[in-house]
Amino acid sequence: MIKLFSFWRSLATYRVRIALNLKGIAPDEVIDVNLMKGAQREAAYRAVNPMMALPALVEDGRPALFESLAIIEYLDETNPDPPLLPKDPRGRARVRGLAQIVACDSHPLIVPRVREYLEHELKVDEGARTAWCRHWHRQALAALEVHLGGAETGRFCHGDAVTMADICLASQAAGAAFFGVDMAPYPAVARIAQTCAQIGAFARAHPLKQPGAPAAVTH
Ligand SMILES: N[C@@H](CCC(=O)N[C@@H](CS)C(=O)NCC(=O)O)C(=O)O
Repeated sequence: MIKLFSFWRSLATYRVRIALNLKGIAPDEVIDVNLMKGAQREAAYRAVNPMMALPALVEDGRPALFESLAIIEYLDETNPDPPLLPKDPRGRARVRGLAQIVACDSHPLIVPRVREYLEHELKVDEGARTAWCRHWHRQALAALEVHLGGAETGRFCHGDAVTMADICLASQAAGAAFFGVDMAPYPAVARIAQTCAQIGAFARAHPLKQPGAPAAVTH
């Protein structure tokens, strides 16, 4: 019995949805936590994940698993086919590094709690908040682009098989689109994002394909 706490717009949940789809696992229940209404801060969800962030994954009534990369690695260890990490330690380090550029260095700077703090506590106006988000997106995209220029990159971020790095790259590309970031300076990232988008497991997991999602997002 698997429950996924989710919201259409959540990029971290998008990452876990892709992994679940790749592993052929369909959650028995998807519980909507409306990030735009602050439902992540309500007591009911705080009891699931005290960090007040999505996603969380609950199996068989046990305490929730949290943090998208930890959940993805757990799914990979418990359902090894298809593998989401390379077999060799160097390859695993590279894939985890690429994934962490997205999930640890960039994404945390543009989440609702940060944008809301900028708005309400620091009184940063909407234009400057958008510039902030675009800046941190571009920093990650530029770093990914350099890494993806090497020989270890293939059809996907690491060789010719999908890994956790591609899952994270897809979430970075979706977020960049939400904030109107031009992808032209990042052709390797854009190419891999487009390749991933052709795969059903990625396409079905996309934020704009989830219940409650609008047709498009502008920020
Ligand atoms: N590092 C976490 C990020 C979790 C996170 O910040 N999720 C966002 C949605 S993508 C969230 O729920 N934010 C709530 C908030 O910022 O108030 C992960 O990868 O799971």
